Amino acid sequence: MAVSEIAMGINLPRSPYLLAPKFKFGGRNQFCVKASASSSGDENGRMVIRKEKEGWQLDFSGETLATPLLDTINFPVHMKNLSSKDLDQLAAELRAEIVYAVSKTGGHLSSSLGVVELTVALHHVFNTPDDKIIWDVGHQAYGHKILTGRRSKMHTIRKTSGLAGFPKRDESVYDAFGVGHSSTSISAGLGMAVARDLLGKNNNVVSVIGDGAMTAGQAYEAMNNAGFLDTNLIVILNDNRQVSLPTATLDGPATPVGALSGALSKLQANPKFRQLREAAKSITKQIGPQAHEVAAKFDEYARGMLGASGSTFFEELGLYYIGPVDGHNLDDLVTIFQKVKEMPAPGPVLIHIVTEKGKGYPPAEAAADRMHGVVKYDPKTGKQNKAKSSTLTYTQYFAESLIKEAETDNKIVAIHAAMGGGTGLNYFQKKFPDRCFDVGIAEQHAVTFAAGLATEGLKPFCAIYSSFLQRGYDQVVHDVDLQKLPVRFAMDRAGLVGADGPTHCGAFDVAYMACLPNMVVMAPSDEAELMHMVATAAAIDDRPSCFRFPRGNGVGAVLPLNNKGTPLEIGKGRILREGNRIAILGYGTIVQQCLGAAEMLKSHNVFPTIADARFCKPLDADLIRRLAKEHEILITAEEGSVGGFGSHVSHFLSLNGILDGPLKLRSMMLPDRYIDHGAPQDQIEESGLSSRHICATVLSLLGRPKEALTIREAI
Ligand SMILES: Cc1ncc(C[n+]2csc(CCOP(=O)(O)OP(=O)(O)O)c2C)c(N)n1
Repeated sequence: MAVSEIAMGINLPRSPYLLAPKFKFGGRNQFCVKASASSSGDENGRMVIRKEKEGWQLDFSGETLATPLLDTINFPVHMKNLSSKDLDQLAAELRAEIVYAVSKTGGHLSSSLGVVELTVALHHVFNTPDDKIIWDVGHQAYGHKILTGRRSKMHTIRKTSGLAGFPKRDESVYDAFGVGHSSTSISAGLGMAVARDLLGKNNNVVSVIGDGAMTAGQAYEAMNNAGFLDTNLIVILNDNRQVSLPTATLDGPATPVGALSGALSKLQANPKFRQLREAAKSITKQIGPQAHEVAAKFDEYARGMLGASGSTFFEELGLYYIGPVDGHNLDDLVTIFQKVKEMPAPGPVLIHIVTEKGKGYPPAEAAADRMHGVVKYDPKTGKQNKAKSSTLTYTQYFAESLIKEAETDNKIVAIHAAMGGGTGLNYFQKKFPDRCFDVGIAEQHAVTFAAGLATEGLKPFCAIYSSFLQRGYDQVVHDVDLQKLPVRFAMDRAGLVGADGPTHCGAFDVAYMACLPNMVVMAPSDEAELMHMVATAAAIDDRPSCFRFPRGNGVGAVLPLNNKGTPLEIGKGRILREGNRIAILGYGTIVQQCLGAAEMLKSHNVFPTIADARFCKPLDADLIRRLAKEHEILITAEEGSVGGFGSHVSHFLSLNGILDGPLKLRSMMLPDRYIDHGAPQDQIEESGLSSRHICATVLSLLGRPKEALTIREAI
């Protein structure tokens, strides 16, 4: 069992991981238990890992694997004295730990497996948390979490009140920067490096970025600036040849998009370059630091050979390039990191490592998607326990109806930013390979690219998650809305998203889209409505439009014939249930909760009118006037932030003097704070947007506080 931070007498702040332990080095031998090299079980009956000629062998046929060395490591400080052999063993045990831990929780698997050696090497060489490691996106940081005091909480990862799925500053001092969205690590790292210089400190800063995350403009902006500022910064480019999410096409991972990946592979394929690098490295290892000059000569020569490919590209930006390095060879990683750390003023350095996603877990290595994001699975086989549902996801209904539109309109094209699987456009791509564009993790480019397509009369559907579109906002305003170009935005993952948490929560799209003068802003209340809105967007050809839909499954609505929607009248909502005294006007799939509230209210003898707004812009002025005139109470409901649908309705009512009379108006929306990751139902409850919350709000507005309280207490 790992030595707990409590047993070690550390003061516990709000999060037990926020303090780094201050130990003296040199004590780890007392904890160290070696793994047996041959027997098949430890004293607890756990399978032990074996070292064979080709390295450590992990046998996942048992319930779990013994991790005697990892059991002695609670914080990186415990790894400092490990020999190279120990580090290899630790990496093998860490890999086993990740496989078994994620099998019980689900989460991101293959990216963490691919960086096991990197994680061990970084925490061995660098002195975190004084030295800063910034994991780009952060979906590969499970090993980092395990080695930084959070192993005993890994069973809670992504669950309500548990560990976050991504590094998070509130969670641990070892999490130097909060992440979830990609391509921020070099900018943040550069900021930390410059702050260090200005504050007269001398710690190291390491940004770890994948070849996917490296496709985003921000990464280049940051490298360009790093080259100019010339401060000490280590960038590690983790090149696993998977640029888009591996579900980009239905036939498996797509060929990496972008020219950079081509340059990187040319570099890796250059045998002379590799031989020279090996020679330089072994000379350094054999004769020690005095060989540095010799090695540098080799290095220079090797660089010269590369001509116009990858290394010079980085060097032209001003980064000193080292690579490509085998990212699974701990010895090499440790040697290189130590050398770079020892260099007095290296300036910005880019270390290009090559890794394999899913490395060391045969089911992940074999799977087309490398088991990138998984639900719980059987560690023996990798078979995932996917929940069965009678309905498809909203994403699939979107894709299905877009395909139907595209079958009859050859001007329809689709764009996504490295999210073929997540947006359902992998289905569209299969059907129309020439009309589907994966632009890499480049939301800004995706939007302006779509704008360009629209100028020439094509009908682009830009499918980007609500939270990722935040990154392309200036492009939405300046390149699309201002020029009134008919780009259609399909904003998936609108509202709360469960386990991914606040970084991925689509809270703001209604506010940021509905404030734009030309944008048509819609939200379907169920999957059939979504199909109609796809058809509506296809038909709107004189201005931009958008529609938002949530993560998760449809509600079983009757779908339009052949899954082809019919365009809706723009700016017209509908009444779903006629009632009296109270009107509840929902925007989006929260309409389902409004209907649920109406059912609950029956037993209280309350019969509200339920309306589905469909449009936030233009608002259905007639409908809103009518609801306000015929009811004492009007409640708006939405799964979005302040400034969204409710704000537009109240603005309209106040401008038209309708609030000057007896009407009671209430807006229900997401609270003005970030909702942590967790089970979707817990998030809805925490946000106060469940049917029961709506029901309780109605009862208290009707002056029946006791009944409202009973319902609230049951929540
Ligand atoms: C701004 C933004 N867009 C899209 C995503 C979704 N996303 C998460 S990981 C990923 C691929 C990252 O590839 P890479 O950096 O190479 O890491 P790997 O998964 O290969 O380890 C994408 C597209 C994101 N996190 N942030």
